[in-house]
Amino acid sequence: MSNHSALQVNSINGFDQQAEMLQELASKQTHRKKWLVIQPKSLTNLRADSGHVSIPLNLMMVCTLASTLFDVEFIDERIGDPVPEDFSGYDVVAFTARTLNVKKAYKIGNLAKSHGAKVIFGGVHPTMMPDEARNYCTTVVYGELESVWTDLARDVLLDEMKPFYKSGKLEQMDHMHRPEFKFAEKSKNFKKYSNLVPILATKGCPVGCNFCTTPTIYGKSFRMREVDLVIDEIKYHQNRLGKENVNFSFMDDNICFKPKFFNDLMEAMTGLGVHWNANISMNFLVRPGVPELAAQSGCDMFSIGFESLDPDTIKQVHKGSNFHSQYDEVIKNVQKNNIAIQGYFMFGFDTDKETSFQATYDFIMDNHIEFPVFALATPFPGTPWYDEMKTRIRHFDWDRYDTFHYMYEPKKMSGEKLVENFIKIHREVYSWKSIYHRMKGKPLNWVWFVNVAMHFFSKRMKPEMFA
Ligand code: B12
Ligand code: SF4
Repeated sequence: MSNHSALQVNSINGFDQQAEMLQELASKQTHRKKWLVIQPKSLTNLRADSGHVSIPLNLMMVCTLASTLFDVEFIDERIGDPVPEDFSGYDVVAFTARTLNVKKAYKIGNLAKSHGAKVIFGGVHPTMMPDEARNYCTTVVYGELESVWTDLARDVLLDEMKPFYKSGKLEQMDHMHRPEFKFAEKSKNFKKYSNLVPILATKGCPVGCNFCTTPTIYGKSFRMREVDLVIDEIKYHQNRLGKENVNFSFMDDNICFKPKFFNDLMEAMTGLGVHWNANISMNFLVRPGVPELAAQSGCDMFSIGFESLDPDTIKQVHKGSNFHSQYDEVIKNVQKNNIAIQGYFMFGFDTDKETSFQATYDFIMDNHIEFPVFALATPFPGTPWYDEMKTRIRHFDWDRYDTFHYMYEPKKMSGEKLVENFIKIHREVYSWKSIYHRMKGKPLNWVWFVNVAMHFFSKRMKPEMFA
């Protein structure tokens, strides 16, 4: 008990002191506790969890932090790592979960609990639905691990875990440890991962779209790491992989939210010989110099949420960063710098009509969008839009919350027509002829291969897969 209160006092006094206290507490343990950290595979029959999935950066961060006090093993069910049948050798079994894989996490979590392990759930879905998640575990972590780590780690060490951990404050990103990838590298299936290396420079996005979980979890906050720390991490991966030309995928919600930081980062990355892609909202891409700086530092793709060509829809989803009058200019600015566009488009809003599909197809083809991604509008639990739509949602089967199952009957089109047109636009945009039209003259890199994969995926689509 005395240790416990001392830590609480010290938790006010700074990050390093908290870490020291935890080390002291851990050194008094007779047995070093053992964690198993699991990335579950969803049960969806669609693409979301198959193919070359990325190394889960969030779990590399969890493993790295946990390993400062505990022995940690990691498995990723998506790449074929076997899930143990017996969990009795582990003190703690920890999962990350989005909505689409949470049912699987619950199933394994229940089993681990029945074998006597303490089970922790973190990630977007348990954060949004903590009371539901609590039924399948010992502890739910709301939001990011780093912000509750001192309390959680102390309670794990003292066997006093609480049902929920939620911090009133967000940890500075500079305090986050550099994620070690050795936890994933140990798997014999490691080669099945995509060769895009996940990295994080900023967190948060204050734009406030009503379908997105980020504003609900992190509010209007936007945090940045010190540029030097990002560069150190890039170099760590270059060393780890033994080459300069590493392909990075920034996991940031919206990388350019503070243009001064973005400029500094771009300048520091220039000359490192890397390639990278990131999410960015279009209001930054109309600024002169932004795509130029990005290109100079190795950017080969920006992911942009166009969402809809209908201004009423944009208004309805509160996407204040999108202005239709700027769409063409943004695309030109990006493409003239040889940066490809991953363009996100959603269908199924009440404002959508059957003609919305043709308009989107024409827009994509006219603008030679390199990597169009289509989703069926999905109200994710915990978002303001979910509350608005709840009475109209057709089912609450989380396995089908993969943005490929239609969730409610839109007002201006039947569900059947929605699915029919959704399949049609995939097939048309990813026909060989259209791929050639959109990609002709573009650099021969992984974006071409994604188009080929999407071609074959579109061929496999059948209406019953989307019901
Ligand atoms: C980058 C990104 C992607 C990338 C890469 C994903 C990847 N490699 O994991 C790509 C483009 C591939 C992608 C795809 C998809 N995505 Co996405 N994506 C994101 C984004 C912007 C960032 C995720 C990220 O890595 N952040 C950085 C990490 C470090 O932060 P973190 O995950 O929050 O982890 C911290 C905490 O959550 C916590 N934590 C997490 N897990 C655990 C576990 C334990 C035990 C503990 C204690 C703590 C803890 O601690 C971590 C460290 O600080 C999020 C938005 C967001 N901010 O979450 C959407 C988001 C996760 N994506 C979303 C969706 C819908 C999808 C797709 C279905 C879209 C589609 N139609 O293709 C697919 C599904 C892919 C899949 N199989 O899961 C939704 C999920 C909503 C939901 N409720 O499930 C989100 C939340 C966006 C939104 N609409 O709100 N995505
Ligand atoms: S711009 Fe993107 S990350 Fe930001 S709130 Fe909207 S959907 Fe979420």
